[in-house]
Amino acid sequence: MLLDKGYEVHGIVRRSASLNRQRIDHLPQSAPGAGGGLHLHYGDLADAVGLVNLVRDVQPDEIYNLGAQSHVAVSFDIPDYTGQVTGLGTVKLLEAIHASGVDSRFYQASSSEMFGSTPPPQHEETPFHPRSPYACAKLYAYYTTVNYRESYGMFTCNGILFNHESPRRGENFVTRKITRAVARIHLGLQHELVLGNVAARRDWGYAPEYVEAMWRMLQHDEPADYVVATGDTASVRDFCEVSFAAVGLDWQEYVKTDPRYERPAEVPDLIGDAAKAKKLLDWEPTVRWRELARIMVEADIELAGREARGLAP
Ligand code: F7E
Repeated sequence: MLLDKGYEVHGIVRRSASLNRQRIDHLPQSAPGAGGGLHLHYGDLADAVGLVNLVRDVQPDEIYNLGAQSHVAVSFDIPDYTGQVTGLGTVKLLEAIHASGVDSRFYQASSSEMFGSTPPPQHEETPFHPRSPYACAKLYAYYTTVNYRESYGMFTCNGILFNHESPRRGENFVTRKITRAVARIHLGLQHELVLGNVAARRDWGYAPEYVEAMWRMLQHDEPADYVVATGDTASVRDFCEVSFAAVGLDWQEYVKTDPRYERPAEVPDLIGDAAKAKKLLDWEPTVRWRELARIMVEADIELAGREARGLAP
């Protein structure tokens, strides 16, 4: 979206033995030192010095902190790392801006997970009750973002985004796990789908619409915190039903449950009230969860078709 808007975009990639950039491989990278386009730099939210150097060198007008250990279930297995990256990583980035004196506007990817067990609907004034190491780390980052705004007058915003999905969603988040399985079962590449708690309810929106809301926050005259959501909710079970029905299958014939995919503490029900974003940012989503499920199933059928033909994804 930023490239489409004509931005010069600098992204941070973590070093890993194998490359993991499939989701941005289609974007051409600009030569180092050239203006415009996309530039990738090695960096890590666990490495404060690297972040200070990058902010000082690049001098960005806007910084979007979308980096995190973002899987809620995994955060119970690696709570320390999740706190370091998802929580303290935000402090490192904010301090890199503050210490270098660069005048960057800052967006923090806060999360509806922070509301946790507080009953819906949830809005900016709803009390938080986090239910996972991930949500606790996000809450720390949320308040740090508010604190840097109040303490130093920095232009910092929290987008409290409810679940946002697209065909680029990672395969182990529930929507993508479902739509990928539907496509593979449809083409005979898979025979069943094993899930955890199918009663959980989420407010699922379409990621390309949500990034527009992030951008609008940083274009506004005043920094503030906003809920971004559709206001609609469905259970994991509902999402299964609609996704399987998209290829003419009955989900109950293919879905099994296993406690190994359940979490020690669950977030039962999320419905966001995005009235503030509508009023101040003129932002409104158009894609609801049923259409989202169809978009994702269609994209996964395309991918599974390539897999069936022995082609690279
Ligand atoms: O789970 C249930 C699971 O992992 C959704 C992240 O982007 O959105 C995401 O967090 C629900 C939960 O997303 C399976 O128990 C059942 O109730 O897709 P999810 P999430 O935990 O809501 C928020 C806004 C973020 O900030 C996060 O970074 O689905 N569920 N069975 C399952 N979930 C998974 N992953 N796998 C299952 O087999």
